[in-house]
Amino acid sequence: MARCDIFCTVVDNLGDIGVCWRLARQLAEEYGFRVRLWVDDLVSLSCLCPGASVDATSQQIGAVEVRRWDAEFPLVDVADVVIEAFACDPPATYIAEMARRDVPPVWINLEYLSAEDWVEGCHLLPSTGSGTRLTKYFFFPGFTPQTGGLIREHGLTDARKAFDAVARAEFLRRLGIQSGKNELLVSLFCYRNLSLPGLLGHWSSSETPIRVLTLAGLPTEQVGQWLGGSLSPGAEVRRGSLTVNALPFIPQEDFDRMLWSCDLNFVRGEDSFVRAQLARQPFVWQIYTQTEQTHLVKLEAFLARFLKGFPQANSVRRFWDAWNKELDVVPAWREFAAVLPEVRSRCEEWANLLDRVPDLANNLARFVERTMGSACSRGSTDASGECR
Ligand code: TRH
Repeated sequence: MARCDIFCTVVDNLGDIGVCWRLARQLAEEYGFRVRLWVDDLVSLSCLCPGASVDATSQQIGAVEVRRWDAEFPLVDVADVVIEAFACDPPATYIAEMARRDVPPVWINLEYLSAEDWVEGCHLLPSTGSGTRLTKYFFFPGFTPQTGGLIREHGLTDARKAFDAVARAEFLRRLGIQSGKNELLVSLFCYRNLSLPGLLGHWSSSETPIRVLTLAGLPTEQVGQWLGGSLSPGAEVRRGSLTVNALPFIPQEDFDRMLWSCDLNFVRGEDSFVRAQLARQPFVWQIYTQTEQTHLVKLEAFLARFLKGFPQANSVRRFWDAWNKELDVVPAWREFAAVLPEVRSRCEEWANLLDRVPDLANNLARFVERTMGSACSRGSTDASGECR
């Protein structure tokens, strides 16, 4: 059984650990890797995984061993596969140990997701600049077979399709939400957004009743301020046609069910953005802002793929654009809301296309197998039988 160390630093928000936790579980549960996840912020992990201890140096959570990544790094055996998430730099002492092995581990830098074309050309490029005989490979997630793909667990699509009206009602009831038949059920997971107050105001006088589930953190804070106070988890507040339900932090598995349950999902960052696509429901993405507006290029690259050949593309593009540029979104919302049924069909088609691209853990496991195989045929196997 190959051993795999995943290194994760939580820069801000929950995306880094969100991606690493998902990947760690899948590699362990579906591909039989003995996974150790090193993370420098256990509090963030415990938001997604309520069973996690916030201070244990070492803990076993399901099939994954979680290790607290402290400044002083312990002396440990290096793994056969080392994944550093988002160029987070494993500790120098650990890298030195990697270089000492007869057959060096397969070292992967898991990059951020982008729909841009250049990703295909950079996926799996090796880098050997560290002054050691180690090679690091750049692994790019993406939307095409020439990239590393997206994290999509085995059985996810079937589970999603089996999630019917009864399962939905039961799930919402468990969250304490009683959604009326004619309501538009919307989830809100965004960064602070100047467009939001105007949109909430518009929704409060909408003809269609709208129920908004605000996710814990920034969305609940901003909506609470708009309501003139603060919202506690579990609170339900009504303003005209708009009902707001403030959700507590929900475990990552429930996050998926929440997306499956809503008619429209506002998502952000990377992980929720991917999960919204796999949820097969209409969604709106607020991209993580980067300097020099590079995020707008990434946003457009995604829209170009997602909306290719879609007759109502402009209605989607105008709303996403206004939302990301934090403009007055109300005119664009009217247009977008009018084409929601068509957008729903497009999302279904898009998810079907994604289902045909091999998933990220699968691509990663196959790459590791190939690379370990060729390393073994070049080098020697040691007493522990590193190469099988
Ligand atoms: O939290 P994010 O904004 O993370 C971002 C992005 O990943 C961005 O690319 C990165 O550079 C930046 O962090 C540092 O959004 P994201 O990626 O959607 O991650 C949120 C995770 O939190 C996702 O796994 C879903 C999970 N989540 C829950 O499981 N339950 C909850 O209640 C909430 C609020 C979030």
